[in-house]
Amino acid sequence: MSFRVCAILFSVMCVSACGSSTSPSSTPEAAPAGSTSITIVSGASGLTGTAYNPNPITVSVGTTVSWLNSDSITHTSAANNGLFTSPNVAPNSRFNFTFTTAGTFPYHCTIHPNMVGTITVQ
Ligand SMILES: [Cu+2]
Repeated sequence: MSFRVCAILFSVMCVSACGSSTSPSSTPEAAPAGSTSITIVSGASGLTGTAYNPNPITVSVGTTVSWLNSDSITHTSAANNGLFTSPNVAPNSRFNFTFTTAGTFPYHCTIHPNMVGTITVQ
């Protein structure tokens, strides 16, 4: 592998690992180790129970759920009971939340409240 390719690869890795900007990235942000991913699908703003995939989902206590915005516009993930509220999540960015208590947690997108999902933690 040439130095030039190495330098390019390093730049890409740094953008995904070091980036804290909310501006859209051309590559999906990496999921945290051991997390369970939920994808915000393309065209999610016009969807209801299929905006988040998979949905519903069941995870174990202690699991980090990582929402990846695979759509072309900004979304959020917010628990109906206020347990978690993401900031605005730009395309290709993630919001991560670790569930430490069991329960059933309906959530939605604060920008498009028609987008709904449910996470059961057991
Ligand atoms: Cu949305």
